[in-house]
Amino acid sequence: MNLTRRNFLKVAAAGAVMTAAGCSPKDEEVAEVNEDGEQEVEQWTKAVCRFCGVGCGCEVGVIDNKIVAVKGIEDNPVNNGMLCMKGLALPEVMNDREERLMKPQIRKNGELVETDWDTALDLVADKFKESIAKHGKDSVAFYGSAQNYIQEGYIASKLMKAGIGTNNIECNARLCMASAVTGFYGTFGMDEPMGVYGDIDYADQFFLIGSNMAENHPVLFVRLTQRKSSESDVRVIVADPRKTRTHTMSDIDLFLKCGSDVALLNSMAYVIIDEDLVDHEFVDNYTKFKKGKGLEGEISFEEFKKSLNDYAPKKAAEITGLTAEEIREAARMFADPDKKTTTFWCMGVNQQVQGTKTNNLIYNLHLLTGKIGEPGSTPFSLTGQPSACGTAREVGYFTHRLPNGRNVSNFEDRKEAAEIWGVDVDKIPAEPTYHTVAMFDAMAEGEIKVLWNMVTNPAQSMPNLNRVNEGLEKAFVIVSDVFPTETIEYADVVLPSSLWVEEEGMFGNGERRTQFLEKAIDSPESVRSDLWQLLEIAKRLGYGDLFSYGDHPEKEIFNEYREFTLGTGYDLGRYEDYVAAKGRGLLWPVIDGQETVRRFIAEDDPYVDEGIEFYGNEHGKANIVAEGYTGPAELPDEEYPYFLTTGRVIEHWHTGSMTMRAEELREEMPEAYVELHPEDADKLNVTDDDLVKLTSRRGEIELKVRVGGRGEPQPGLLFVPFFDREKLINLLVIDEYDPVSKEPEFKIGAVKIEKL
Ligand SMILES: Nc1nc2c(c(=O)[nH]1)N[C@H]1C(S)=C(S)[C@@H](COP(=O)(O)OP(=O)(O)OC[C@H]3O[C@@H](n4cnc5c(=O)[nH]c(N)nc54)[C@H](O)[C@@H]3O)O[C@H]1N2
Ligand SMILES: Nc1nc2c(c(=O)[nH]1)N[C@H]1C(S)=C(S)[C@@H](COP(=O)(O)OP(=O)(O)OC[C@H]3O[C@@H](n4cnc5c(=O)[nH]c(N)nc54)[C@H](O)[C@@H]3O)O[C@H]1N2
Ligand code: SF4
Ligand SMILES: [Mo]
Repeated sequence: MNLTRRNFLKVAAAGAVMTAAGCSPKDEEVAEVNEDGEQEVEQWTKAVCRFCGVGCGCEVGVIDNKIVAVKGIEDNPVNNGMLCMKGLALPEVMNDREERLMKPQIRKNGELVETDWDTALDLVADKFKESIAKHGKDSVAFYGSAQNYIQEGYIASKLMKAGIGTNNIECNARLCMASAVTGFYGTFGMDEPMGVYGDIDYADQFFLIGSNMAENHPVLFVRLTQRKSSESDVRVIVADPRKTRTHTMSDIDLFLKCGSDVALLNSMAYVIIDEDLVDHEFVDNYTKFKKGKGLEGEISFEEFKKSLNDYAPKKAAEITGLTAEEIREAARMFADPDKKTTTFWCMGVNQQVQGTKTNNLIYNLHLLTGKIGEPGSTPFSLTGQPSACGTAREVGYFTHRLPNGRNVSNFEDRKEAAEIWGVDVDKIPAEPTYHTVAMFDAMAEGEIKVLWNMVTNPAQSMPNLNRVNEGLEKAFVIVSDVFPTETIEYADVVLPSSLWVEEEGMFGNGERRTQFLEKAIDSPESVRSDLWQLLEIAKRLGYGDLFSYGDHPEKEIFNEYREFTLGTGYDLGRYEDYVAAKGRGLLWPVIDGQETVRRFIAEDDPYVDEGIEFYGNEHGKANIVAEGYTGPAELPDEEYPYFLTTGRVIEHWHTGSMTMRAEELREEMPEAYVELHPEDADKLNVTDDDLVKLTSRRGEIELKVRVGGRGEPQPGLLFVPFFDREKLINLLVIDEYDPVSKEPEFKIGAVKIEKL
């Protein structure tokens, strides 16, 4: 290879990124081997990594009903054989039998005691029946997860909406993807990205905003690094109030103030129009201008332009803390007509009270410059959980939703659902009930009396935990999990579930790819799958005929769910198609067994006859939306002078219930800390490992200080990760939410910090 010095540095950086991610390179065969150091296994089965929304394809090596190895699948288009350190740690997590929940438990005199399945399930069913009889259908609720298999999310939704007849069902994707979804609807009229991860290989420049891709989508970040090291002029802009590992690849750093993204993006749009970097032909053919909020009114280009007057770079500089020149430079680079631009964003954008509009404003930039609909030019909203798309969004695992874009408040949608489910249309209530934050509030208020919680750990992951815990204390709580958690402390019944690949299932990743996971091993004897638990409860509640699926329920359930998808643009293939495509999956819409790589363009998408058609909107065009900056819910003041932001580290998955069991990960990252800027550390006279107290209007916590670690927040900002059960930062986190998506503002709040 002929390497210039600059390229050499980049290739070296790419290697460092792989090492930091603990990534296995393509040709490294096996991560873990059996005790004798042998790589021979009895069988390899195909699956998808259980952790993030990247959805890396992997093979699972089994000896004697034990998982001894995982390796990336080389010809999986997502990861080309790579896995990051979390994927590689899966065998260790799976094999931790010491604390694994093995038997159902019931709380008696304050203590959880083991029992048998019949007793536990009868008790759950009785509690549901009793509460419904006494207090009505809306007194029981289900809180699930985008880490459920597709079939499980679908059945949970059907159980609540068609069985019981309540819309009291939500999942943790509300905390995560809700603003991405409402953003998609506002601009395109339907959910999920049009591009694919493969766009990374064609992009000339990347705009990363509110995404720490290096730690949270490591395999995609390695792909981005590989792209950057192969082409000398690939450039990267990173917009984040905090310096992270993702900055190892950046050419332009935008250290904007927390929650000022709306001002930055509007200002970039201002520059694009001001300097006439607009692709007028694209704008004329494929877009409409809309007033924000309800998106009711159409406006003209001139009116849109006028709406940006408050965001001239000089003015936006005041809000964002950036310089006018930084904003202009970023806008010019983004809009460079000779370059293909891909934008990635994640929770730094979604978890704001301005989350929905921030999503819309990112689309505005792509639409104004026509950087959409061709390989390498695409706006790409990154997903978090392994099946945030497949299970949560597509199935409609929310109070207001029915499968594949349908809403409970729409009569036709309800009618279609009722027909497939075989119930009377009136069975499905027309009014949504509680979004996630409101659901836990309703428990605290005593309105919801019984909660079934599955594959999620709200007593650690919800904002404003003191309020959430009030609800968990009050209600009768059933928890389906695999390991002990904070939430189990509040459980009245614990149902021990099968883990990943102890049953077959399907996940849908962040690029519309639905993948089949083979069953690799049997679960421990007295443990049952989440799907089995759901079907058993359905039977015990008397809905047996709606939920009878023969001896291969995963297949029959999937094929029933598929009926919802046909003709909606979210079309899925048959169950058999996914089994045949195991190891790579299929990108929807799947028409006649054929996947669709890029959506909305005639070359790839059978729904489009010619050119580009944004067919989610009736007018077939995408909306460029005028929205203004309104600011975060809580800003620092005299009493609470620092911004607090929260998030993740590469080693741990969310609440750490799984990854804290893998020795390498735990040793690398044993406990949570508060990261601060060196200037602030000086001001407070603290250094590494000093103990400090953080206090917000909602709670307080003691933490050790980290200065000059892997991340560095801007002055005035503190960062705390939320994986550590011993240090619950969410006691402090605000529970204000975006008015459209109802997604909480995990990323911004005000705190004070004191040296102890
Ligand atoms: N290792 C690991 N990977 C994961 C997960 C995990 O738990 N661990 N979880 C998965 C899930 S479910 C999700 S949702 C994703 C999350 O993936 P990310 O969104 O990448 O992760 P976070 O650390 O939550 O936040 C990302 C960045 O937002 C920045 N940020 C904070 N406030 C603002 C702001 O006002 N504006 C901007 N522009 N940026 C801001 C933070 O500094 C941080 O660097 O990760 C997925 N991948
Ligand atoms: N401060 C702060 N809080 C946040 C965020 C943030 O950025 N900052 N991000 C939010 C986001 S984006 C997300 S997605 C949420 C995630 O929050 P949660 O979903 O609450 O977090 P997890 O740790 O993923 O919880 C999954 C649970 O399922 C269990 N489990 C694993 N496998 C199985 C299985 O097969 N069956 C069953 N029944 N259980 C299983 C695990 O042990 C664990 O207890 O956190 C949110 N909370
Ligand atoms: S990048 Fe995500 S899906 Fe891929 S191995 Fe890592 S955690 Fe698993
Ligand atoms: Mo998430």
